[in-house]
Amino acid sequence: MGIQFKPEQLKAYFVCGSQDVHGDFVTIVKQAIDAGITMFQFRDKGAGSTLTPSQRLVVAGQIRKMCRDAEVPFVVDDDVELALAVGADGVHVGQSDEQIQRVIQQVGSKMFVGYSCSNLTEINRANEIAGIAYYGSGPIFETGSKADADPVIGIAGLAKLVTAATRPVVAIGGITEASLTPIIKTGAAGSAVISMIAQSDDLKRTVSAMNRA
Ligand code: TZP
Ligand code: MG
Repeated sequence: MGIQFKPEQLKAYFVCGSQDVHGDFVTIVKQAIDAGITMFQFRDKGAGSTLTPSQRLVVAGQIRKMCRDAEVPFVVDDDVELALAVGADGVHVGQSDEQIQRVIQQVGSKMFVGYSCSNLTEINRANEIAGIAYYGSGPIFETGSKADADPVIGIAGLAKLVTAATRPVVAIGGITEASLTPIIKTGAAGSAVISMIAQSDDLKRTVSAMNRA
């Protein structure tokens, strides 16, 4: 049993993989943890990843340990095998990733499950599935971090999804410091970001802004 899911952990959610960083991946995650992120998602995928599968396992294990020491929930994106291998606290599943029902069965009570839902149809369907902890919804704005991103939903689109959702919603996609407060005003539990943290010139300021919003 890892860390139990709590909605407030979605407030300052850092999503990252080797493809998203210029410097050393593990160092940047350590700095983000020290700056106060409330959840971390290991999302190492795509043509830009610099890790082989065996390196990915090692690096995921290192970050997993850093998160445990800091009591920051550690989530693995779209790879149940890796999540189980490193004893993750959670696993995150997209609509076109591993099948949500299967994943829920596979992880049982060992970890919580997050699910990407980017429109009302997906939210309404997900509301009927037992065993999901939270929804990730977006992209809110244009993003340069995901090649196959769904259409932009904007703040108004997010507000509609939050209203329909029976679970906490974390917003994702193109989020900057200026959009943190409008996002929280929709009733979303927090923001999940890649570039805002991975490319921040002041991690303390950036992560504090997420926690304050
Ligand atoms: N899913 C929807 S948008 C996105 C993901 C993983 C990328 C978010 O990255 P950024 O840099 O915060 O826009
Ligand atoms: Mg995915």
